Amino acid sequence: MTRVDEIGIGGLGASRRRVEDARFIRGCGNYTDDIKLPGMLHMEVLRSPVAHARIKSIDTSAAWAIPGVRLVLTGEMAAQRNLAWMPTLSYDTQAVLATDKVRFQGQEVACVVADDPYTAKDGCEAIVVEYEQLPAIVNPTQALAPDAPLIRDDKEGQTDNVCYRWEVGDKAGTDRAFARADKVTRLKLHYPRSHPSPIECCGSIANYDPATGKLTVYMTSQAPHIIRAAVALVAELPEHLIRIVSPDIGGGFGNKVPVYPGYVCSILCSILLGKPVKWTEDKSGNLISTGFARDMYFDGELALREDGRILALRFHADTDQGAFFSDAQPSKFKIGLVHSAFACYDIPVGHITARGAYTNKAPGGVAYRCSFRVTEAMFFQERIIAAAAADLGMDPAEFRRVNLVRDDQFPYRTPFGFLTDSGQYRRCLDLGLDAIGYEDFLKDKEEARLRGRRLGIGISTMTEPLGAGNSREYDILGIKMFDSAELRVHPTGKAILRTGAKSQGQGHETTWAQIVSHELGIPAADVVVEEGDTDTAPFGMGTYASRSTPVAGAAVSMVSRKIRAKARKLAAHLLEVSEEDVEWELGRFFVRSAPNRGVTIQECAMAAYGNMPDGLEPGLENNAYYDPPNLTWPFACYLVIVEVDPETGVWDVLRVVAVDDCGVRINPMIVEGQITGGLTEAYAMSNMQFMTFDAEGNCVGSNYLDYLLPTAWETPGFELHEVVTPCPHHPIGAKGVGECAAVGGPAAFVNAVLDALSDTGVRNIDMPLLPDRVWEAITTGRDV
Ligand code: MCN
Repeated sequence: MTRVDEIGIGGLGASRRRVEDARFIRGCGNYTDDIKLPGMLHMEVLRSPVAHARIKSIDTSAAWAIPGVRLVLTGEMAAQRNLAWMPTLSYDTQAVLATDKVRFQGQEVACVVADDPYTAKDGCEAIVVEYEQLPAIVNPTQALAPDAPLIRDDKEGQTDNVCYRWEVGDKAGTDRAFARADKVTRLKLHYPRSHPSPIECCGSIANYDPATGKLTVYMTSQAPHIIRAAVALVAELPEHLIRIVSPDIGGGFGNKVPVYPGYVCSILCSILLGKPVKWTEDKSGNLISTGFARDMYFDGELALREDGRILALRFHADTDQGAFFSDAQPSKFKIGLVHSAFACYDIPVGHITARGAYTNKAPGGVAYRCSFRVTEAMFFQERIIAAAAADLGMDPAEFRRVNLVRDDQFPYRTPFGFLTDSGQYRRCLDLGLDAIGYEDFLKDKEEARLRGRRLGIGISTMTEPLGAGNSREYDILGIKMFDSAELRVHPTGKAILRTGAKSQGQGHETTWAQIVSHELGIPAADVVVEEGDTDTAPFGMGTYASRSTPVAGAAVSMVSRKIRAKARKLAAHLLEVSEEDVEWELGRFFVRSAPNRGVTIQECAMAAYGNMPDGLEPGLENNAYYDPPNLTWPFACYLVIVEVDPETGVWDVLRVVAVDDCGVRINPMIVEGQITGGLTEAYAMSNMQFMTFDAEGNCVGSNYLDYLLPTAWETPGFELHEVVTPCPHHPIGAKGVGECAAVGGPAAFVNAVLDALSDTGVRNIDMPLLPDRVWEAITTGRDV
């Protein structure tokens, strides 16, 4: 593959500095809250202080009486506009504003619109809600108990707290394989609830113009076109009269995929008042009510042969969905892509069952740096793989080497029907082991143990399905999953590119320009990239599940190639030869038999507007929709060395080595940034970042004293390595990467701590591995 950057124009493979950073680090970003429209009013949401209660009455009279208050909206008023319930992007509906009952702490009960945000807050405080508190259910075990009170008594036909049941695989075949096993490893664990907590919270400015009937919504959305479809349903407005604009976004991490009541309320208030209405969520509102992820309980087994081969797998997962089922996920799968777990291992047969439980917690299961429950499943995978190696008395690296899919097995069909198409799994593992000095470490570990020091090493190897796409299998709200790009090359050879993706910090403005540069030879600096405005961007499904490179990035290549095809006609005209005699290299067409006779892409661009051959339309612009034939399957191997202090349970990370294969890297520096961010989250997940609820359903974590995020100070250094196995079906061979380290990383940290405790008989400590839990495990020899 030609690397256009050989001529220094910032093409494929260039570690080009992120162009968007120039405005971000100078404070010149344009976020939703920065936007001020003439006559704009401000909205504040009143949230329930309790997790479960019957609403006896809502008295809004004192709020209406406050000067400057323009509107006090309740669920009853929303119902009059057919807006009592809004679609989640999943199977459920969610109350926009609670009327009969509140079902989680932080649920939206009313909202107030006023001339300024402070008056709107005062208005909320003046609303008197009489609650009759009910017992709260805070975990699936309680919720799924036969005598548990019904949480969703608003749902017709709902007789228990089961949100969904789901099953996949070959049960009979799996049972037969287990009957033949020499050994069976069983592991139960919980992946705790957590929250992506982006710096910028959610927010919107809805601007309904009664004169034209047009609704413009500026909002923090990772998927503006999908939101437009949802808003069309919610607001009962025709889609062509709705414009969603996602300006700069201060981090998404999945938090900004779903539809939230705040968005819907600002839209309704703007329609009712005929004025722009701004809603800016505050930090505790964001932490208490939006974007919760994980909270999943696994109980599973691996059937093993004495020589280390895995014969079969089976597991059951219970997920805590919270009060409403608002997972953002391809609607074919009620539990997302949990069955993509174990895809990197050659396991002949498997069976998975799962249940979702309604509880009195905020809606959970939103895609937080994971594609649809993949993070939790991969964690379980790598934890039970480590436990199985220990049960067999086998080295965990060797156990993986025995079971990883071999290079000559691709394309490889997993027992659950996925087709993984490429990878060098053993090479990545071996590179990681070499880089960390595995054999030497094992000796050091034994010597250290003799001196009373507890060292441990953890490994995690994983592949995951990135690039939610292919219209045959996946859809959201009935809209199939593909993506798009539109490219306009101006007469001087400068260009503007728009896609249906939406960056929240991933650097698309930089990398998409690099793809254009690679395909057309236009310097990357001459390509401006725009995303996020449904009036101008082509239709697309947004950015999550690390789908942008696999799908929108591919569309960028495809549209560039269409432009190149037209430019070739222009070149032939300019060179006065037939098209067949024209060759292409590095931004230039030339005559095959006379390579010195050539024209640049910029000269072709000018010709498109000023010197067209007869019969060719003027202009040099086009669009492309890309429907990927398969997901992309990156691979990664993460290794972590820790030292555990047996006196206190405190553990320190001594080294982290990562080997990532995400195919061809468009911008290696950006890829490394993604891996560094993901590993930071993985580290945090393993020891500090978790959200708990007390027995009454109060969220313990609605501020940063209780909900801990890592800072640069405590984050360890990461040693990053690369392997490149091009994706066979992506036009430039790239695979997604944005989530890999966050998905695969946590198990490496936990496996390392458990390895340091290998002589204690402890098989599992649930995350977070806080010092007191580690200490308890050491001192009792029991799982915690
Ligand atoms: N890239 C590349 N070469 C590859 C793969 C990717 O150069 N082979 C580049 C891409 O061009 C893009 C970045 O790496 O600039 C991430 O690409 P990709 O893996 O396609 O992921 P997306 O752009 O679709 O981003 C989504 C992913 C997810 S799912 C979450 S959650 C997440 C993440 O990315 N949220 C983020 N990374 C984040 N990074 C920031 N700064 N902020 C977030 O909210």
